[in-house]
Order: sequence, then C-alpha cells, then structure tokens
Amino acid sequence: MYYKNKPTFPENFLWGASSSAWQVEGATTEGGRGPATIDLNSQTKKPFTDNSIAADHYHHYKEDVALMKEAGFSSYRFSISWSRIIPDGDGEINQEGLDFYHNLIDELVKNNITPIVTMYHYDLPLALFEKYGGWNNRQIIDDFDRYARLLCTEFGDKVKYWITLNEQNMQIVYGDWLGLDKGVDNWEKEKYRINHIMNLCHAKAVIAVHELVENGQVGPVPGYVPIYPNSGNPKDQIAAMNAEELTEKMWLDFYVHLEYSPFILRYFKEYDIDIDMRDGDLAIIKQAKIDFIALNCYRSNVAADCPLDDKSVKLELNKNGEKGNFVYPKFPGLYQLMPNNYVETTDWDWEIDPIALRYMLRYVWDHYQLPMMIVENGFGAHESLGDDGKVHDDYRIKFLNDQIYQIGLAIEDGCPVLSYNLWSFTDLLSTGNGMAKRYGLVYINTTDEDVLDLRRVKKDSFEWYKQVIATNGQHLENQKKKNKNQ
Ligand code: BGP
Repeated sequence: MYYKNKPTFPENFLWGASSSAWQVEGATTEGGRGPATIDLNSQTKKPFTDNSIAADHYHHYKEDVALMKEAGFSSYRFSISWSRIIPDGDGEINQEGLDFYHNLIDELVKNNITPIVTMYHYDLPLALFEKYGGWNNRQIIDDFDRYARLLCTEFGDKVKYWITLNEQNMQIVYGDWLGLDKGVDNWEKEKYRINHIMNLCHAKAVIAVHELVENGQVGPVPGYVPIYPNSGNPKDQIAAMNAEELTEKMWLDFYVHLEYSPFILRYFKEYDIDIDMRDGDLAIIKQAKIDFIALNCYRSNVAADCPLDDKSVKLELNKNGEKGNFVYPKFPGLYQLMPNNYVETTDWDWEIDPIALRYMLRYVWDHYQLPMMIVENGFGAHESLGDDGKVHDDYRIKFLNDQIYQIGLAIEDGCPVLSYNLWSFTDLLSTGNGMAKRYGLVYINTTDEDVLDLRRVKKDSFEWYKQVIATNGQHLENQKKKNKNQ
C-alpha cells in the first residue's frame, strides 16, 4: 500500500546502534580476558584483521557512550565476550571482566540508553575449543548454560533485553567462513548436529533469562536475507521457498514453534542427516518460549530453480570490496541464487534494497506474530578522512534514510517494531574485511596496516541520524537523493 503521509514511529521507539565485543573492544589480552577462537581467525585468516585493538572501545567506552548520548540514542546493542567473563570458558570467573561490563552498562543507563545485550557473537573461548572441540561437543550446552545464568544474575537488574546467539543460521550456512567448521571432518553432514547443539544452548539461555531476570525479555537474532523468486515461473517460487527454508525459516520456525518443521525433518531424511536428538532435548526446547525476534538485515537475494542434474557451485563471498567477486551458489535439487537486476549493489556486491526490510518485517510478522527489533542494518564502505579532516558519507545517509523509511512503512502496515539499531556506531572491524570496510557514524582514526591515534571523528551521517532521532523519524525523506551538499 502507498501511504499519503510520512510513516510515524511509536513514541517509545528505541533508536540506537549495534556492535559486538570482538569487533569493537580490542584489549584482547587485558583485564584478564582469555583468548577466543576469533582472535586466531583474525590473526591468521586473511582478510580478518587483528582484533587486539579494533576500535579500542575497551579504553574509550565513556567517550563512545557520551557520543551516543549526543546523538540522542535511546538504546545500544552490544555483546559480552564470554572469555572476558570466564577466561577458559568453564572455570574461574574474572571479576575484572564483569567490572568492565558493569561500568559500560552503568554508563549507558546513566545516560538513559537502554542496553540490549547479545550473549554470544562469534567469540568462543579458545580453551573450550582446545578441550573438547567447542560447538562440536554437547559439553558446551552445560558450559553455555552456566555462562548465560551468570550474565543474568550479574546484570539482570540493569539489562532487560537479551539476545542469545548472533546469527546462528549464518554460522551454520557459512560455517567455513565463520570458523565453526574447524576440527569437523564432514561439515556438510555434521553441521545440523552442531546446529542442534546450538539450538539447545539458545534454549538454555531463554530459560535462564525467564528464570533469573525480573521482567526479562529474550529472543534470537538470525541474519536475515529476504529471498525473492527470480521470475513468475512457479518453479522459481518453490526454489525461493527452499532457499528461505534452508537459510532462515528453519531457525525461526524452531525458535517460535519449539520443534523442527515437517519440511526440515523431511530434508534431514532425504539427505541422510542425523542431528543426534537425545531423550530430554525436546523437553528443554519446549520451555524456551521467546518474547521477540531480533533481526539483522543488510541485503536481499534472488533464487531460481536448480534441477537435480545441475552442477553444484560453492558460494564465494566478495572478500576484497571490488565489485563482481561474489560467486552465486547452486544447490542442485534445491535452488540457485542469482543477481538482481532491479537493485544496485555495494562494493562488496551486497544488494542495496530498502524494500527488503519492509518485506522481511511483514513476512516475519505474518508467520510468527511476535514483536521485532532491527538490531543490524548498515552500509559498509571504503573510507578515509578527507582533506578537511572529515568524512562526508552522503551514500550512507541515503542508504539509511531509505532503509529506515521502509521500516516506518512496515510499522504503518501493522508490524510491531520495538527498535532500530544500525550497524554500527563507531567504525569497527568488519567480519570479513577488518577496517577496510567501515560502517560507522563515527570514524575511528586507524587502519588495518597502521594503528593511528584512534581519534573519534563524527561523520556527516552522525549529524543526520541525530536529526532522525530528535524528530522520531520525521526527518526521513521518501527516497533520498545522493547529494554532496545536503
Ligand atoms: C553480520 C554480523 C556482524 C557484522 C555484519 C556486517 O552478519 O552479525 O558481526 O560483521 O554482519 O558484516 P561484514 O562485517 O562482513 O560486512
């Protein structure tokens, strides 16, 4: 539906931004923090970049929160590093780690910024990987349960919104990229067993929040890439549905309905997959009723039919930010992904598709009837300080304007959305590209090659977002033009 007027946002809408511990904090060997598997990825696996400094938020958190306050934030989503709290994952508790997060949370609360906390964002304590293979072993269910319970008892009086595992679906879909496949012999065969272990960890965390946090609300956060059929060919529609099932619906169905869907059970049977479901697992899962669905959404996909006798092609992410390097995968018998000629792309071949957000919110609401939060959405770009010492990111302003506008339209359409937390407030390490791909509203003066003074410089998008928040969305325009002099 086209509306005559600009969309309006609810009065208590939470505006803010999002980050994760390993991408923003740095100080990986300070404050008693134990090593995490992601530290090794970032040191050895190009183009991951060394996370020992990142945006140095660990030492700048007060300054960063002051800037959030200046921007008018009412929420901030961040993650807690498991190995900062329990350095070896299952042993002694590190008081200095707890203190850091207490200080950060207190600083936020003092400034009327609601904390939204992710329990796990890709940073497994290395000791657990060395001890028993980490996510590949059911022992992690108890260890994660203990960690989640500790977070709830320690921070539960100040943190009411909890998110369990960041992008469990993407960790399974891109296992080789996010490091989950380490030490696993046959990833394609084993990944759904590992996913089942993660499901149990998610469930334990949901139960912990409800047991230990007064008025606590908890939800999952899938990485969501809405999928359109390539054409009006009915086969393309089924292919798009297959892609949807295998990259996101499998997870959302499970989190909401607390069981595997008939489609997925049939898929496991067809592909001879054993998830190692044990007695008692379902009883745990059934108690894990979520309160909201958080969503990370940056782009969309297009899927087309892919017959059984087609040749499979492995997906390759664009890792260097030069357009045209993304390899669209083919899964014979299921679907293939295709370029979308109706939308532009970023330098990393990510589709720039604001309407995807409206579509996703309506789709998720129609299927699950739970309140939603957008906790990641943003524009990654090659950036450096200009001659005037500033960053004029009109492309980011346009991107965010158009995306948030569509969220407003989804709200007008009847979707309950609690928050918008863009990625990211300051520049931080990109999962795939270090500081070479920047998302922030605030520039961090450092590069992948040289650590500079880490000075915070507000980009033009900072001032623009401040206006959006101050007007509760009325500063947004219906499709913003890119304009250097705005
Ligand atoms: C999401 C992750 C974030 C963040 C973002 C952008 O999937 O939850 O951690 O990195 O993607 O991705 P990238 O940094 O690769 O551009």
